Amino acid sequence: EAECSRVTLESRFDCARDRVLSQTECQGRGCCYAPLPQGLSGGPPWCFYPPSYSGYKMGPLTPTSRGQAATLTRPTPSYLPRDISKLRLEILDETEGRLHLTLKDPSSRRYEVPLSTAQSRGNTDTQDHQYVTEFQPDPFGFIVRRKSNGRVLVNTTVAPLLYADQYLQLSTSLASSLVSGLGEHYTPLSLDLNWTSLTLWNRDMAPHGDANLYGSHPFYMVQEGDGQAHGVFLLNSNAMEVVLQPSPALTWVTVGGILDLYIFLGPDPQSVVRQYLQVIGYPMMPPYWSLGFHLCRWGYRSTNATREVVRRMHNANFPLDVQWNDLDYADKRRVFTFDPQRFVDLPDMVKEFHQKGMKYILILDPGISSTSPPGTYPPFDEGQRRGVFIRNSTGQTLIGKVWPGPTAFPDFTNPETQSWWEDCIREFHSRVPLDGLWLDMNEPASFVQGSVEGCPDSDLDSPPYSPPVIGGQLNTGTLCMSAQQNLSTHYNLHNLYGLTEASATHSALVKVRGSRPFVLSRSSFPGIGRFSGVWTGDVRSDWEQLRYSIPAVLLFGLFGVPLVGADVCGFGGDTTEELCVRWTQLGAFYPFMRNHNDKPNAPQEPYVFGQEAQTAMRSAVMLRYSLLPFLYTLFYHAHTSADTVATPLFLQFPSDPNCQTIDRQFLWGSSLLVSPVLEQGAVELAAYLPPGTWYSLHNGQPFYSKGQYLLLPAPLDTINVHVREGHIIPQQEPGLTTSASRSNPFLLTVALSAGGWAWGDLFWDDGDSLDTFQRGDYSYVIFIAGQSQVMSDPLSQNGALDGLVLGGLRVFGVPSPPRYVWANGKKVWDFSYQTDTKVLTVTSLALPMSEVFEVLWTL
Ligand code: MIG
Repeated sequence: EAECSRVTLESRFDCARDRVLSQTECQGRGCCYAPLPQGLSGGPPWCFYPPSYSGYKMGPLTPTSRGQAATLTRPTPSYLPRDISKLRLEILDETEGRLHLTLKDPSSRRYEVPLSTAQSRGNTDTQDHQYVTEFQPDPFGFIVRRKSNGRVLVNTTVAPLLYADQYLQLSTSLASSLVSGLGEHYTPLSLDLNWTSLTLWNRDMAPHGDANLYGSHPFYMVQEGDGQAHGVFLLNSNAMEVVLQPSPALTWVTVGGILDLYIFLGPDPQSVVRQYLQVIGYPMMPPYWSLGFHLCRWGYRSTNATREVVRRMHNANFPLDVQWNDLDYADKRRVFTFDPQRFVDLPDMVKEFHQKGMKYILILDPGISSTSPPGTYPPFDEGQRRGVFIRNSTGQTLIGKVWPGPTAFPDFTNPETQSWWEDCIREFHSRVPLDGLWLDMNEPASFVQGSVEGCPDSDLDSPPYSPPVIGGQLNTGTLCMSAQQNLSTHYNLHNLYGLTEASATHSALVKVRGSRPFVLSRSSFPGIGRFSGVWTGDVRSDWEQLRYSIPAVLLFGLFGVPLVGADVCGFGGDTTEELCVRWTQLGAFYPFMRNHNDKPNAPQEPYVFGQEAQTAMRSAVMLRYSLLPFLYTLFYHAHTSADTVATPLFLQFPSDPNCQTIDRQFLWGSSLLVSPVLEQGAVELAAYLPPGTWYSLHNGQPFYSKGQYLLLPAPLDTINVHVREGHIIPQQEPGLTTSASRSNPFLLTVALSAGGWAWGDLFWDDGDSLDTFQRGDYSYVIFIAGQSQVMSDPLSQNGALDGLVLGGLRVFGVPSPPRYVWANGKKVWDFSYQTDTKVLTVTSLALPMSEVFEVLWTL
């Protein structure tokens, strides 16, 4: 009793998470019972652990080849069915900044996520770790501190460890209340710790409320408040609930697998991301064309309707790289077919697009129709013959229901499925030379619960505890948990479905097309960035969803999926002209930009709007195209160094407290600040500018910020973008496709620092070949400005820049008007100086990009 009253409200840890308990039942567990007024339901638990609650006892730590190990034993049973009373704890000191702890059952091998840790990077032979660990032997708990300042980053002694067959629970204190991650949910960048429960369970669900959405990312980053940060990754693919409470603390609850915990010490947030990606894999290098503008909708009913869209885009002078088709193309909605009437000339249409320098993508759902007459639909017949489908608990092909009606689901954890999938793609591609694949419904989604025959009553389909998933049961809207896959049960593998499909599709496209693949997936799990981009699903066409698309995109960046975007102008419901303009402006700065629309809605292609709106959209898309050399270079850094593309402000300015929670603005890399309008009717906005000089990308007007909010004009035709002092942005004159723009003259925007310096770089290759970086088949140029000159230094050359020229440059922050400008030693006449903004503009240059150049100005 006295012990119970010592527990403050906010540090109560729930002793009845598995089910609701009466006072007697609660106290029967040895827990404290203290009800709260009704109004606080969803707040602190009524039944909670006393400060010391019996649990596991830790034996002596013994050294191992990679760290230390100990045995944990539980002398008395917990309140859960099927306790695992003996555990093996392993502590792996993997790198200077990465600690890895696992808790496993030593007597029988439990399911573990098949993460190919062969990918794991990082220097292992160091003694100089950034962390120290401490252990509390009884009840067992551990503490991880930052060595440099003693700060406690993880402390699991705050509540007991539970480890039963279908219920594993670990709580920890948090070093601050600034927590980001734990996707995929409809949240701000910085999570609300006021008794928030987040369920991680991949589900076909339009973003809203606290629903579990399409992907699962059991990773969070904590900003420690002084510019330092750390990250925690629980490598576990089972259904999971994560509870956040204001003490601040966090509780992981998962219904299977093992506890496999990685702790990343940073010490800066950018390093935390890199350390995380060293475990889950660095992102793929996207093809250059995939950074262009994509146009899609559900409801382009025929090839002619699709052609008409492309024609109108061209007539309206809009850039368009990639035209898409949704389900409409398929014959009876079956994948790997196309409609013999409406899409009879699909192959011709795709070839026409290719002749225009465009690309073509179509949707590919995983469900394979199972009811076509035998012999008429090879994907199913062959799939059955080769045994590629997920089976129900009695070993029959499990049948669910998706768009084509009854469907079987490929088991991508089976190597035979991967080769069957490749065969299907190869055969289809030989008829329809598509350029990329769009993987939808891969949570996987099904319109019936479990299967057309329901699910058996088992511990998997009716587990003793299930996290609060949308729909109530784990098998709602998906397959039976008892379904069998090659690696394990669907119960264990569900969250990996999209990842395994993306991986198989990526490999198939590499083999079939022989060039860089483009895959876009809805469902996701750590590591998917190696194979695929992600879009944020069925966002509604409204202002709130526009605004929350920014944290969604930024979070995927932290999860190692830089190629991400929301459906521009919104998917669900009719958009409005103003919303669509603002969304196109923001979308121009999504790393992946696709306008996509649901079937019943009013059209939202840019050309359907009035002239003023069209002009605003066109200039936003043109601005994006002009920046593609820069964006592509950011992807190169993401691919090779795990840098982020769309970047939260706190990653670049970790010591600026004003940046900690900003998610209405973001950066591209470290140097472009994007401040979109997110409110209806607004024609100005308050934008935060971190300390330093920021120049309007539009006209070079400088703002000298002390770290303050500025009121910026933002009429409908304007998106505010600022260049950070000290940076050089490589640009190119925009064309209507990337294949056109890629041969246009380059332009440099040079944003001088107070001392007159700036730096930038450019990665350039053919944009489409495989592994150009790994094979050294690329060019890399750095640009340096200082002492009234801008110079290039081509550090590596493969011929990709041959024939391309620098056409001009803009230098922001030139203090006084130059009298002369010289380029490669010759006098230049085409230049101007703007006295009010201090911008020097040089035009009509033609300096070969593959050679060193030098532009200087003198008084
Ligand atoms: O149940 O293929 O998120 O982008 O247009 C809807 C039709 C199925 C959901 C996707 C959406 C796509 C739609 N799909």
